[in-house]
Amino acid sequence: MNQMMDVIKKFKIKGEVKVCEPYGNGHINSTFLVITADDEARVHKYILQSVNNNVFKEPKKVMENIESVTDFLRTKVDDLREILTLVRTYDGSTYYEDENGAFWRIYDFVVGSICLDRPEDTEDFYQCAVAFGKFQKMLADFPADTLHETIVDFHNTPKRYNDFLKALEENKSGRANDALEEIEFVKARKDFYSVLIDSNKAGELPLRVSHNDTKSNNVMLDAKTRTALCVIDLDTIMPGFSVTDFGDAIRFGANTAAEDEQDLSKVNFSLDMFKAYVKGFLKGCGGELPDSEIMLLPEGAKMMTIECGMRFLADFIEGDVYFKTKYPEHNLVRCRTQLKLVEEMEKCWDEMKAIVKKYCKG
Ligand code: ADP
Ligand code: GN1
Ligand code: MG
Repeated sequence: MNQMMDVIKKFKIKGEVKVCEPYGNGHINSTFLVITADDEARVHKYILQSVNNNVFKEPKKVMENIESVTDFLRTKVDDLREILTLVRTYDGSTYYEDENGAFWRIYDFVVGSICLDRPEDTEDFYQCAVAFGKFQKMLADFPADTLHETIVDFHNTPKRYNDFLKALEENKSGRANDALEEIEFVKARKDFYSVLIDSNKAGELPLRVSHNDTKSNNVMLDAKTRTALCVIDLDTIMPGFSVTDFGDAIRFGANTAAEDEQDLSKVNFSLDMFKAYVKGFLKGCGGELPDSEIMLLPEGAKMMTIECGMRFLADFIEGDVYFKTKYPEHNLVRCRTQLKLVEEMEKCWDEMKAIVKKYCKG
């Protein structure tokens, strides 16, 4: 707590700190809830985070992206709760670098909001979709070339596949033998991995400003109305594809179980959730996605699910060096849920295509 207090006092927060405790279920950063009280006994809430500098090698660039995107969005919203607000340090900076080189930042807590580790029903998921679709639409005229690529090749699946093969070859943890079936599953689909990049080259899938990490716990809903409020976790905002933003949300929210459910019989791909997300995402995007992109939404869903599966698998084989884990098999368990979802998507592929086709104009 003392170390935290030294960090917190660098920032211009209101009141005196009463609570500072670990918060949320993110796999990357360390997040804390800070509660303060001012002289008039008013309570203020903040989110304190240290940016994971193993994952984000250049945290300053992450902060520059967040600052420019939130400044841009601030001119477009009616309610300030719709965007993240950084609290500045007394030096006027958006972050504080401590003596160990760790980067810290503080956000205003989005008041009157809830964050869902899993959407409970199709309406919740629809609202998450509206939030991410709208986010994409609001950033359509943002100067994308001013953004830093905070993790190079983040959703470049062929590159992720090569990284996976390299991890397998090196087998640093010595655990590759515990995942033979999963390794075969990933290898068997190698021809699929370039589909989106090829569509981009063919002019059917443009680069846009995208969020790149669209899990439902990266969006806040209004606590009273349970409607879309604010997109958070802006560390990976970079040029990317609309369909990967769509797909990452599907792999997480259209799963009938948790991302790390050990009982695979509970893990199913829900077509109803898929349908709800398609509807919400396209509504949020404001009817702006051309048919060629709409038709690639199923590919986006399958791509993000298998990519995430191979990332968990590579991390398991490398010895859990990237994602936070709670027990030794955690990454393998996470990988298995993703592969089960891919299998199920493949079984209802024609239905997925038929659902998106209904939204095409041509
Ligand atoms: P990570 O990159 O580790 O996923 P996030 O930025 O997503 O970190 O934060 C982790 C969790 O903290 C979120 O899922 C959410 O519950 C909560 N959180 C983050 N920022 C805010 C905020 N400004 N207001 C309220 N809750 C927040
Ligand atoms: C990480 O930061 P968080 O927990 O929202 C990861 C995503 C993965 C996700 C899997 C920067 O997201 O890419 O899809 O875990 N973020 C980063 O749950 O690697
Ligand atoms: Mg997050």
